Amino acid sequence: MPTPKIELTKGDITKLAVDAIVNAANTSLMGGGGVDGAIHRAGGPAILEECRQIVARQGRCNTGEAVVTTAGKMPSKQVIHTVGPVWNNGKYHEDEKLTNCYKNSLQLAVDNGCRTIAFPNISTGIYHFPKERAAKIAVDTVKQFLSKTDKIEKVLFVCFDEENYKLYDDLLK
Ligand code: AR6
Repeated sequence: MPTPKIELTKGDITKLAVDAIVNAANTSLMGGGGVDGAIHRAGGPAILEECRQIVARQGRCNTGEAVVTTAGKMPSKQVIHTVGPVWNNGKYHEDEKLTNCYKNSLQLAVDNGCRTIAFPNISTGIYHFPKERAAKIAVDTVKQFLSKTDKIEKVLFVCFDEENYKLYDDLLK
């Protein structure tokens, strides 16, 4: 069933003027490839510096957890860095960890006054989480969270590849 607060879009998450964009980071928070690389490139060095301070204060970011920084030079206001699970045949609670990424990112958005938030397809790139399985988890978790709060106005799913876009489009119909 379509949900008015959820939107689907294709393209580069770094260009979006929302309150928060979510980064698919790794536990070091020191940047990487994929969307993580794109966010650090577009946002500039301020984001990495803030990540360094977070790690110095509280250590690495565990899988499923999330931390927040500013968005540097990007049009969004904040970046919520979450760490998705590496897919390992479902033997290491990957579903639960991916669910936690969405839940914890949304909660951190609420805690920081963000009303609009954009998610990439966490774990479905370099971490090889099966795309359909990940899309179901993303949509279900976001819908469940939205049913319990009115603090979030809009959740954008930002798909970079056609396969993910098609999967989300079907799920959100
Ligand atoms: N905007 C939106 N989505 C994007 C963009 C972009 N600019 N660039 C890529 N994607 P990935 P992961 C999509 O690999 O699987 C990094 O090295 C991409 O097509 O970025 O969670 C981190 O440091 C895919 O659908 O993240 C970690 O080490 C989705 O973003 C590791 O990769 C996620 O792909 C995390 O792997």
